[in-house]
Amino acid sequence: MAALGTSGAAAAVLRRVSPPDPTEIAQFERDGFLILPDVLAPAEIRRLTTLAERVRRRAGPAEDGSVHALGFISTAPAFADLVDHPRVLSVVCSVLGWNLHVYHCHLDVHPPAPAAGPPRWRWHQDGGRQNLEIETDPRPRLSVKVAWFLSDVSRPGRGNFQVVPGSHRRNRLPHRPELGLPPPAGAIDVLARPGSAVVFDRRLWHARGENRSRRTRRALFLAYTYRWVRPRDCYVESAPWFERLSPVRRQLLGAAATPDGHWLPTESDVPLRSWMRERGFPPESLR
Ligand SMILES: O=C(O)CCC(=O)C(=O)O
Repeated sequence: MAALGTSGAAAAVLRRVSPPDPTEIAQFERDGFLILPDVLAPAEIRRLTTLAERVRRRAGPAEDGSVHALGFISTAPAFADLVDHPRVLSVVCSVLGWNLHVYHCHLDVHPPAPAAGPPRWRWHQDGGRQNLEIETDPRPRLSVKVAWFLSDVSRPGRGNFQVVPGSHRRNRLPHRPELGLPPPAGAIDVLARPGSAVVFDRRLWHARGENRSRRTRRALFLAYTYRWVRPRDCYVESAPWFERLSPVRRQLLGAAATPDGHWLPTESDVPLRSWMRERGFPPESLR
């Protein structure tokens, strides 16, 4: 992967990544999501697609051929490359800061759905009980998720990620069940070429559309949150693959260097802070 490995050339690429353009962050704040086109090169997409197929076969697909594989990062080093992909991580850090980890990830494969099947209501905000047990309106952001598309969803009807732009500040989505299951007002299909990443606020009302195409949709999802939020996926830190990770990746996959490091981090708990400092993030984002 061009910008992902640990070679000298890759390290040089890493160093060149600077904070995202403020207009990108303003767009994210306004819409609740941001499309980063063509982040992965074709060879990277092919490699990740092969690995995703391996995960699908091992996981054992459901009756409709689909797979929803949780915690897939540990199954291949190339997946861990996505965790700190500089183009995407710089957007995530601009939104949430440096005290982060990936609390949850899933790999999804969705073959074409039967044309006759009824549409299903899948609209939701992420966060489970966070949406019931925190009393503010709007709810706090707490996490952002990144959808990496390995297949071509640049046209509607291909099992696209669907969103209601700007809905991240609304605790409720108006829904009139008497109308059947139409999409909510303002809903759109997100169109993305293979290798694109879509960063979204967990509060954005979103869903997966039906895949009425002839192509299988493959996508990888990584959700980032503050390190004081308990992870859903837990990795064995003494496992050889984990020990081989860079300090930033270890932080992002849940490690702390000190016993209290998830709550009162020292510099050694959060190498991501130096990562941001070295790349010229503004002082207010480093506090
Ligand atoms: O698969 C999709 O497009 C939607 C994924 C989703 O709803 C989620 O990750 O929470």
